[in-house]
Amino acid sequence: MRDRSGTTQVTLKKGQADPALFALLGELPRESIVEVEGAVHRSERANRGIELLPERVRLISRAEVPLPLGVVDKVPAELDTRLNHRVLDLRKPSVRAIFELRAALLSGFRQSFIERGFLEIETPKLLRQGAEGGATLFPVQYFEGRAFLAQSPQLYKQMLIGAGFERVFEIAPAFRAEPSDTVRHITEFTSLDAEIGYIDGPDDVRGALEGVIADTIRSSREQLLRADNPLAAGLPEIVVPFPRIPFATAASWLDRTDLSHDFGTEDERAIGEIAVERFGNPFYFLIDYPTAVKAGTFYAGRRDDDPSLTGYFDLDYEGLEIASGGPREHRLDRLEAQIREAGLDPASFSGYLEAFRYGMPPHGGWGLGIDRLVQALARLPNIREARLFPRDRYRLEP
Ligand code: AMO
Repeated sequence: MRDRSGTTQVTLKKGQADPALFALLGELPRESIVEVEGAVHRSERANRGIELLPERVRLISRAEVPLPLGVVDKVPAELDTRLNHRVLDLRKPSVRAIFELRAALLSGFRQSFIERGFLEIETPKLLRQGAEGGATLFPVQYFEGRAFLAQSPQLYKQMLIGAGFERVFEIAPAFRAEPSDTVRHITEFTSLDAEIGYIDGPDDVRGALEGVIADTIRSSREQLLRADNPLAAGLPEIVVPFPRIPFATAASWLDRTDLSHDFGTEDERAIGEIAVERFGNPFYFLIDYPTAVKAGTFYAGRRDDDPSLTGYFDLDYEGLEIASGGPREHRLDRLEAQIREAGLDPASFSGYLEAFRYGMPPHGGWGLGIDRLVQALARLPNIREARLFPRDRYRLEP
């Protein structure tokens, strides 16, 4: 018998138990819901050291046969089959453990942000304008017109710095029309965003990011250990500061001289192997992203001493990009110029740009993919396993 606390053995002893109970429990399909009353006895052989000798059994809900997916089967099912029958799949304690880890991380982040003086915000998810490039925008019919699902809270978290909030964070869904079918992309993910005003440079942003990650992983480990969650053991010891590897250095590891385009998945994996071996930390920053690589990221701040570089960084975990961010361009004239350089029209960002007209401090922040972090920490081959009901190009159900 299984419930959220675990599995308990129910033992019927031939000759001792009521024959009617034998008949009922003997024909009961697996995964049915029952209420059992009886005496609890010590048992050396049972998994919790106890067994339940039933006196009364009530069938609450009978499961249909056959089950489309075994819950206690040792043979692993294909991921597609598991996701098609996700409610049964989620009954597996090993799958539930992933969502306990996820919940511990979410509450750990919230707590860490609050302790650091950040205010939790909620920004609109129906937008007139995207911030992260036109290719991954989802259009939505919006009355007589058209809107888009938010790819990130980027423009709004910056506007709230203009509103004087100074330190904000948001944990919310983000939508990207990712056409490619990969193990690290989904169309609906949870983005953990932060924005900080009055920064002196990129290291203020990186320091806050590694700080909340350190707090969160430590508190999650304690919480999961107390709950006997097997994933607790896999959480890394956090050593801060995380190594900082310039983009150009990582490119040189791959013998790449052209610094005008971003690393692909295979590059990230190869860099991850070298970085982890060299620095012994699963987390590491790739810093000083070239301006050419971030050309579409019109809000990125460039370095005053070398405009060919931005202050942007990615945070990776063993070859998987978890977060990206950096200082923003807070000066209106330069921001408008960068919007034009990205091939966009400043006029269509008037609501955003207004926030820069009446006093905007230097600021920066990051976006972190919660699903990617869960995928990395639980060592899941596919990001879809990190979401209860994942969405991708081919999946809108269940
Ligand atoms: P970026 O586009 O790099 O930056 O996204 C930030 C993080 O979000 C996660 N992510 C995804 N996870 C799963 N599926 C996807 N399709 C997907 N797309 C992104 C990744 C990524 O590192 N506004 C900036 C952040 C900022 O500068 O503050 C942004 O959105 O983990």
